Amino acid sequence: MNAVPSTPPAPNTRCASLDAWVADVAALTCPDAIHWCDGSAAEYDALLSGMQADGTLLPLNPDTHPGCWLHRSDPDDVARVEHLTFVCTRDRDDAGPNNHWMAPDEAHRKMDALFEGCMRGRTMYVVPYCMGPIDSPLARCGVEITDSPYVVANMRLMTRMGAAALARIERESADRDAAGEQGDVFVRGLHSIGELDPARRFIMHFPEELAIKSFGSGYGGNALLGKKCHALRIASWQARQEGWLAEHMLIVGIETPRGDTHYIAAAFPSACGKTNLAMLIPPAAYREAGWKVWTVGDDICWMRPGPDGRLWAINPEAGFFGVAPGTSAASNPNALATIQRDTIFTNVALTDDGQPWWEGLDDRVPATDWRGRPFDPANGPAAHPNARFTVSAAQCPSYSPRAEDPQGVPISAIVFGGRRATTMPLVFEARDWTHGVYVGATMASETTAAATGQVGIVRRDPMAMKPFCGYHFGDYFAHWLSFDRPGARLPKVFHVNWFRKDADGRFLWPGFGENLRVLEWIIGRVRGDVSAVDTEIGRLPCPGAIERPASVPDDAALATILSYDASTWSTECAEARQALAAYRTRLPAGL
Ligand code: SAT
Ligand code: MN
Repeated sequence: MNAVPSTPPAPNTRCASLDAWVADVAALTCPDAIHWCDGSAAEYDALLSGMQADGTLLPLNPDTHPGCWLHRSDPDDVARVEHLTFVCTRDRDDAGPNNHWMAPDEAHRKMDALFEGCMRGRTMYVVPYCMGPIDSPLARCGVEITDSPYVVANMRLMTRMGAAALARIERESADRDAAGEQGDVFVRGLHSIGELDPARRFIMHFPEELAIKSFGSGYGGNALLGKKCHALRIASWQARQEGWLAEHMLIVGIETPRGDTHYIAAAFPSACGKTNLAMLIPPAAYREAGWKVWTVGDDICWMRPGPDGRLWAINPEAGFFGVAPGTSAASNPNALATIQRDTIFTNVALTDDGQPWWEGLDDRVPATDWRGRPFDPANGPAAHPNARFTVSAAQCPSYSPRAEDPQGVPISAIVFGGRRATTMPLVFEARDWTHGVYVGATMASETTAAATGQVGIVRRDPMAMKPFCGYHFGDYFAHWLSFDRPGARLPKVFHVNWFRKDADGRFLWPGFGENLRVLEWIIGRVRGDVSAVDTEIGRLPCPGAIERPASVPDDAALATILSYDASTWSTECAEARQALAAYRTRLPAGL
């Protein structure tokens, strides 16, 4: 006997492939309920109240921090897990030696087994989002399905999430259908916190299918799929196919006393000060002279050549997921002002009157540590070293109005840098684009608490993309080189190091606001109105070109910071050459 055909479910959207995927995921994961997120304030408030009721979020002191919340992660789930992060391409070589790889079929099987029935007793949230200004041709959409209301709330702060994003997905899919084209107009991200068991945790990327599957972690970079998974790993793959760049870079606008604004994109590894540089406050003398700093983005930059040959960039994100420890009135007053209200804090400590606390906030003392225990220094730092704040970028006092410009901003300079106690001078300029790509490809930095594993080890981290490039680094370097073509007006490329130390382990350079002195030199080079000294490593500032900050004792000390040592440098080159050799089979001849 034939079964009675069941009535197909009523469509939820005008995008049939999205409806079908959501139905398939629901059939696999068996949630109690499905909630399509509209991104409204009412929806956000309801999510927060629900999380307050079940203890996922604790309200912070409403007088000092209105609208702020604390989330405490599982102690085994506090950072990205690079060893559990995979790029699953049909051809293993396409993922490259820079990624962990698994065959797509095997990865889907493994992940689907984990997802089977995992949302029983939970609500499944469908989260449409747009990376980039909603009406920007450079922006791209995705849909994250998750069973974590904490993830939904964070996605609302970090992306343009909800009805407007869904409308763009519907419009683009209708356009694609009308043009008879194949493929999806959105990235499919499936996420479950599972049981937060590190033994059942994987972050899988399928760039050929524009898909992500993440299981077993609720932590930012593992779970907010719009961020590293989509906007870097999948987007870098798409960018290569489509002729643009998806980079791990802040974007900052520097307005000079003449009234011109130069946009600089800078790649530093996680927890190396991108947020601080993006929100820099000029030293007093610069402020008085008329210098201003405009924040466009603090972590990710998508850029493509415009009709004028320049690279035009957007920040695909709408919020900041910043490192809390070290954020202070001295290091980053703009960030501190930004997170005074309507912020979700993760794994910070608390004062006895319910204010968030972390190392670097010296005016208060912690009462409770990040795990909720009475603070005892014997247990380690009060805040987790990778404790975070999530906040809408619109709350930042230095947020640039141009950050919402659909066309993006033109990039004048690209800056690479890392944490290097030795070897690397404060700043140097690459001789040309190819040399700049070499400088980015060979950069290195000391590891930080943003990923699990040992902290403080120097590792090569090309373009700060080692954990985030969704394909073979050899192909990636070749893609970078390909931008140097007739008609291109490419940015100048620089390398900086704020973290050089003396023999006693003290930082030689004050950093933070004083870094504007270096950016001023960079802008002078871009404009062509300051000269430089040609050396074997690149172009260095002429003596006197960078003014000495008060904390640098004398001109000799400044000269040390600005200099390099030829024998240390030749070791550096040998190590860099060895690191590049790992990509030998696809390394472009230009490098
Ligand atoms: O990956 S996260 O966004 O969680 C933090 C980082 O490493 O930049
Ligand atoms: Mn980052």
